[in-house]
Amino acid sequence: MGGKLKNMTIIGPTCKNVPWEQKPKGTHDIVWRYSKNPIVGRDAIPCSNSIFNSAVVPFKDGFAGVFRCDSKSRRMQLHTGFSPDGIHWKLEHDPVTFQCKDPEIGVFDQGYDPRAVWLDDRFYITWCNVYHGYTIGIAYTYDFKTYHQMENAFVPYNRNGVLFPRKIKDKYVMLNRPSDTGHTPFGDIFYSQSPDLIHWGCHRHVMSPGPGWQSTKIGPGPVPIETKEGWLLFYHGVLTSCNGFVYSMGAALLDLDEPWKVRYRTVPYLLSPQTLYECVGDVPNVVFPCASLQDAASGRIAIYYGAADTVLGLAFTYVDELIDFIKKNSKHWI
Ligand code: BMA
Repeated sequence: MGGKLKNMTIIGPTCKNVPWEQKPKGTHDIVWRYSKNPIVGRDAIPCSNSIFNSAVVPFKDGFAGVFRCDSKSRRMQLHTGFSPDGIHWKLEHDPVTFQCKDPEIGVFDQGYDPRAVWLDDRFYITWCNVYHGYTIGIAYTYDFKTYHQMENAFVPYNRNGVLFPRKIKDKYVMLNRPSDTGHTPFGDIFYSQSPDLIHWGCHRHVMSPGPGWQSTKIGPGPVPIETKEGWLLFYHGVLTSCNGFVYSMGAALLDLDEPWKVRYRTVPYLLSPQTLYECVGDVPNVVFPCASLQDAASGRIAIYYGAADTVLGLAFTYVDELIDFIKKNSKHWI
């Protein structure tokens, strides 16, 4: 299953150089880790305390990204990075600065957990933006050099703003997760629509927490992947243990035309903190996916995730095997 040269499940472009490593022999896992994780260490640039929940996209002959770097003064900043192969990254030492005509919006304080997507004719970046509280910032760039900041999507408090890669019924659409001022002990995923990426409304509920690993809160991860079977959404789910939050990753299939309708959703997690770099760090026991790269021709998917709020990891899956698993391991509590 998977790995066929003529896979037609993903609706989207090919990405021949998608990072890839074969599934280790003997594993039953649907998602497996890159053996040389972490791919970006906490000290990859001089100012960084930690580099983790980050966004990557195909760019020119290779890849570009916007990385969450918390500095040694513990400010949450975004840094641009470039890579020829999606694995070896060179990050800018200075944080991203945004251009904005409106000085009220253009004052960047702090930002984190970016997502990036090619939409229409440019790359859009969304992130958790600090503007009198946490909300969703949006900017666009053509070249990952100049970034133009737009209006924040919502009033605080909201996190995990994730744009879809195309309009649906003539509207731009974004998944998001309303939250609170702190570490938010609750959280459902919502779907919001906009005619212009500035005014957001027509909100729809997508899904609530579920049993076990996703019982406290959930939030959308990478940009949804369009497939013949629906929008494939990786998401994080949080369990509250006696030792604090534990962040794992699952996946759902959303209806293609009405994506707030969940068709299938994993009962077991796909990835949970189990390696040393996921269990030990500034915030132990966290896997937090924010980006994926996929190749429609082969069905290969590479998932980028923050590990223990400290380093960046990479994991892999095959779209057909994954969709089959989601369908067989879904339950009707959705
Ligand atoms: C969430 C966000 C993420 C972080 C996670 C675990 O609320 O702040 O950036 O990875 O908590 O600390």
